Amino acid sequence: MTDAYIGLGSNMGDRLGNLATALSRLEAQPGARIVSVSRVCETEPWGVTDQPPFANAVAHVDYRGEADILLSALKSIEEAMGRVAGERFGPRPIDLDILLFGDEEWASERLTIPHPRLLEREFAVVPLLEIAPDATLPDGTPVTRDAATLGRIIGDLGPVPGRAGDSGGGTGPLAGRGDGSPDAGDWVAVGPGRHEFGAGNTGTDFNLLMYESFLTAAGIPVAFLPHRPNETLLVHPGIMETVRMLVPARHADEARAIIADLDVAEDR
Ligand code: PH2
Ligand code: MG
Ligand code: MG
Repeated sequence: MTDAYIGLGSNMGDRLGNLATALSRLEAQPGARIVSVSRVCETEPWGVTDQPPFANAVAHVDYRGEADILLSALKSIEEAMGRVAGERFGPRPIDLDILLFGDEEWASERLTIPHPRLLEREFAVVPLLEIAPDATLPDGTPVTRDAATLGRIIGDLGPVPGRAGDSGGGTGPLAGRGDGSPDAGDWVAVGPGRHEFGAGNTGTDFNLLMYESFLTAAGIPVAFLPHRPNETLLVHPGIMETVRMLVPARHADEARAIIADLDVAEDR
């Protein structure tokens, strides 16, 4: 038996329904048992950016078989669900990737394990850490969010329909917010409105990250739209972007009070 972690993604049609369908088909494969499923995050499209946002999740599958057999099963599910060989990184009803397969490494033309871009991708690392907080690569490298700057999370879409109780209950940022929990509802923008940042205006993105650290310390989950302020503005100097910071609606008043206090402290 091998602990396999499968990344799921969808950005066409009924995204949550597609994730649910893929999981039931995966469960029907010989030798596959679903142990846990992360919550679904909505993420910025990575690779081809001119496409709809993705719904991404990670499933822990207990698999009795070889990795390349699992890969074939995943491909057949993708095809049965209408995936056509199209543009690389382009839109798709379902994408199923093997992220980790026990402590095995694979390097063939068809399959590379661990997934070669796992650590760069927020849409893979964050749901993985939610259900496997101590995940490591086969070489012992711990999986962390530190280098995961691509495919940023822009929202929480809740559990995969029909899988509300399946989360492993880890400590990731989307953890502990299953069905019926207070933070599963709407997120609202907080802060002094919009923060523009770009060339010559890098201070504001620092401010947002400072607010984030204080809000997180107060136990308030934080998300950003369209993405977390990051180094991209250094890579693309001169591009002005607008970023909004969001918190779950029930924390909005507390968050605004914390931000107001920080703004006052800065003016002094
Ligand atoms: N999958 C892709 C291309 N880009 N971006 C996000 N955010 N999530 C994905 O799953 C994804 C992507 C092709 O596999
Ligand atoms: Mg993929
Ligand atoms: Mg794939």
